[in-house]
Amino acid sequence: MSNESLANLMKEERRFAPPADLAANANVKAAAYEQAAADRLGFWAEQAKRLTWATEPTQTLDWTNAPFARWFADGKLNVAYNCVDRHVEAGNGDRVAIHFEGEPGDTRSLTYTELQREVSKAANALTSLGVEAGDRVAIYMPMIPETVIAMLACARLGAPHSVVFGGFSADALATRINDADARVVITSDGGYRRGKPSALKPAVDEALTKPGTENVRNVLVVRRTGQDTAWMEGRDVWWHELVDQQSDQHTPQAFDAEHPLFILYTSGTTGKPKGILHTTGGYLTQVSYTHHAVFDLKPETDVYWCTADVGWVTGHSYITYGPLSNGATEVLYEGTPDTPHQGRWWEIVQKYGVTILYTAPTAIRAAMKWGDDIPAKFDLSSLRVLGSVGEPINPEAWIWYRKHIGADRTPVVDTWWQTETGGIMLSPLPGVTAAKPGSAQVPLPGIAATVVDDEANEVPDGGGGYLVLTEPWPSMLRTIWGDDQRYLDTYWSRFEGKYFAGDGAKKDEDGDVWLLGRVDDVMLVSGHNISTTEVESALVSHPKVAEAAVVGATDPQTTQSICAFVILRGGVEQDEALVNELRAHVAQSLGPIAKPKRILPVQELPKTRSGKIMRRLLRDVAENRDMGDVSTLTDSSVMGLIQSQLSSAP
Ligand code: 6R9
Repeated sequence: MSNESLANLMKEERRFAPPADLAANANVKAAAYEQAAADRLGFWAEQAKRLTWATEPTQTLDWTNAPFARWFADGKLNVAYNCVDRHVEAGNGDRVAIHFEGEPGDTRSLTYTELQREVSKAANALTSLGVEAGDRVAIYMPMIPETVIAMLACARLGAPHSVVFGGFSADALATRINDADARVVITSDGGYRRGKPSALKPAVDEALTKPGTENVRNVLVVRRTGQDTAWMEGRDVWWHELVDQQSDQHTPQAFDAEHPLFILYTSGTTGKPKGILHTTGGYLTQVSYTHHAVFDLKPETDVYWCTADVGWVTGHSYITYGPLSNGATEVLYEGTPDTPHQGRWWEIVQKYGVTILYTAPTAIRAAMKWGDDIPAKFDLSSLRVLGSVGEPINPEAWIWYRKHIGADRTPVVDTWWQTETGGIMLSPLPGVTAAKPGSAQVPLPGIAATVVDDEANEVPDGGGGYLVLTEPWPSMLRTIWGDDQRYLDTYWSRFEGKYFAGDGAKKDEDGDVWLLGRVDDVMLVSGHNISTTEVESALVSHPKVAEAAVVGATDPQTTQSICAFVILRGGVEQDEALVNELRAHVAQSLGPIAKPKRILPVQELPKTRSGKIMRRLLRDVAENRDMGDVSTLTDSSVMGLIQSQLSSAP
């Protein structure tokens, strides 16, 4: 990336030091960086002691068959035992593990003792359906306690799960069932979304008519909404009939540290979805450590809430495995943030006294758009750490989050990681780092990352290029399920010996890392590399803009030209003058080269379930092409809306 254009970009001078009391009592202090730098493998061997092993590992990393890693390979453990039973054995059985809040307002709290019974019953039920260690189980569920219970029951049996987001279509589900060769599907009649029951079981029924899904023997169905549900005798089994009658005693068996724990599919921009494979010991070590370090979790007093869907990796690592391995008390919320009103999340924070909140920039921008007065109506004073994940967080959204949710007092941790990395890789530490709005800043202790140029040379401070991970880490993906070659090609062939993350990045003058979006999204305008993220952040910093998505459209004169889709704040009129004002604002913030050629006001932007803008689809619109696959959009009508709006525009 040319340094000349970058030099203008993202001059962020604001710094926020950790609050003194948090710094003094932080779980992880600055010394961790030095310790890990002096002996990285020794550091991870130390962190593995956070877990309870049936057989303690004597080896840390086996990298002899790089890039196929084995961590703690001679150790044995059971993940569910680590997330549940050991807390009961330690005398914490009465602590609440999960405060469930249904969208209609029904609630249920499960202590660790209750969770242990439920997971044991579910494990016995799966065994009765013939599930054995190594069998794959697909989970297609709403956000309810049984989803977490089902994941833990699979883990307890050593049966790798493949959670498929409940918003995905029957086709997307069938592809994933087929690729993983799942034997059982766990689902529910439906879940509540936007005030209504929304069915799930019909998509399973349809998926199971498609070729490649014949090996599914049983469908285990949780009754959540009570809606009418078609039934296939012999195949379909009600959870409340089968699970509830099981014994609540189950002895967990220890599995090898490298036993598969789960497969999670990432769609990527092209081609068939990649089944990212995670294994047991290294994964649990890193998610446990990072959850402890990044959120400063104090299990006796904190109430933690991650708003992600469990169908996203964030739900796996920071709803199920990280928090529960640490004995956390957490909130699980079923529904949407604006049902029945736009203050629902803040009401939940107030109700449960949430102390740590982990969410995505898209949700923060939506809350900004709805207005400052909404969170102001609730008591949010329990909050002490705020996290962000999923996309670069625009500095203005970061500042808003800290100010309006965190009372201008709480640290904000911007956590960079991927399905493939399994756990958080770059993030400030809330008790250590002087935080910069918009930057994920530094690799965590024990993690080695840098930014390189096209020739794989590390860029100096101030330079830009590609984010790479230069040493293996415990929760790294082990391969792409069934496709070792694709694993090598996708991640390890771009730069010799380094993991290619696919994200553009730059280092600022302090050496802190700024993520600039997926490499496919970086634009080339008249010989300058310009990041979509930076132009979006410039647009969002204008008081009339709530959200922005920027793409590079093919242009005969300039290679690509910048096309911006913007959502205006409530009440703002769109006209020619406003478009000119926004173009001038970007030119002033970033330099004339970054001025969008076109700015198109729209009502909605196409997003994935994890809130990522699907720029590929917007590029199709900007270049007047037919749209590609829209099956992983949260709301597939959005693209039609954008197209009809643009075709009716003058
Ligand atoms: C956890 C998750 C991974 C991609 C990643 C990057 C983007 C995630 C980010 C971020 C900037 C952050 N991303 N966190 N970009 N700052 N804090 O999101 O996993 O769904 O696999 O997506 O998300 O582009 O490469 P996944």
